[in-house]
Amino acid sequence: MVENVKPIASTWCPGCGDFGTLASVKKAALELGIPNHELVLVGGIGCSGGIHNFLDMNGLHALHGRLLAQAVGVKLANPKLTVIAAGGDGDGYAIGMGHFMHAFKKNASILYLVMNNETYGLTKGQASPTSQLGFEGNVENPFDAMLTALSIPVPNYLARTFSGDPKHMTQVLVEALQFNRENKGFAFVEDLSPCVTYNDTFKEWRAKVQDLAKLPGYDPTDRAKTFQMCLDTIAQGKIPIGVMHRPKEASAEAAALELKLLPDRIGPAAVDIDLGSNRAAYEKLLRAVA
Ligand SMILES: Cc1ncc(C[n+]2csc(CCOP(=O)(O)OP(=O)(O)O)c2C)c(N)n1
Ligand code: SF4
Ligand SMILES: [Mg+2]
Repeated sequence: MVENVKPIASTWCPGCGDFGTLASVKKAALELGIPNHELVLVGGIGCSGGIHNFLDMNGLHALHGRLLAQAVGVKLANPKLTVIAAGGDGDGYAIGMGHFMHAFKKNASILYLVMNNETYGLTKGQASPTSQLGFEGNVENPFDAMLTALSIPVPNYLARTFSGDPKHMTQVLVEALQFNRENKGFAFVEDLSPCVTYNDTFKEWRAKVQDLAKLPGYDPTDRAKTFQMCLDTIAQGKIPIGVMHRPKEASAEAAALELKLLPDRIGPAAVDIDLGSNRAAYEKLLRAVA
């Protein structure tokens, strides 16, 4: 059930990177002039997934790793809504991995915002799919969601940002939400958002982030080139951030799931179900099945 309740005071630890995300989501929504009642935030399970509790907008606390399925459902029920699915690296890239991959293929016009802190914050700092080798005894190589996203040839919007740079994050979120609101398809934004209690990477990440837009030859319409730039940046010990993909062609109509399934752009939430005005259609239906 989607509900609109008054936001509560944040329960995050002081200094958590997710505060930057919260502020940027608010700023982006204000900048785009999206009314609160037209915004829905579907939260995952984890510290990050509680973000909708701290915002004055419609919120839904999804099942662990299932937020994308629920967010697509909200969008299809009422395509006029601006829908954000938001959660952590554990939620999205571990238990939610199947849904994550299929979200690119589905290409519904929703924003998936992952607050990546390279740990399971809520459950007290275990290794997650993005954890570095050696973190809490981790023996697996970290998963890079941006490289994976870049390898899926769908005209969607991709960006990585950093909680330590709220201006950059707000710019990225404004662009991503605008992309959704023009029904151009799926937007995936990964926010590097340190967990100051179990994996405080603020200092390290501040020194390592490299905005690809500042490098010569940057062209976010060229997937192969951006993929290579990411690999080169990683090889230099840096972390690539910035807009990773911005489709050249605004293939809006063809790309968006809601337009394929709902050609008239009216979801079930807005369908006229008044018995009086629909009586003739109802009686026709009854005769057909009699
Ligand atoms: C089905 C299920 N399995 C496991 C858990 C325990 N659990 C709660 S939050 C979480 C991971 C949170 O990590 P992440 O998504 O990275 O969010 P963060 O707290 O770091 O923001 C896990 C495994 C759960 N709630 N439900
Ligand atoms: S445990 Fe980590 S991720 Fe969770 S609120 Fe505290 S600092 Fe943030
Ligand atoms: Mg996490």
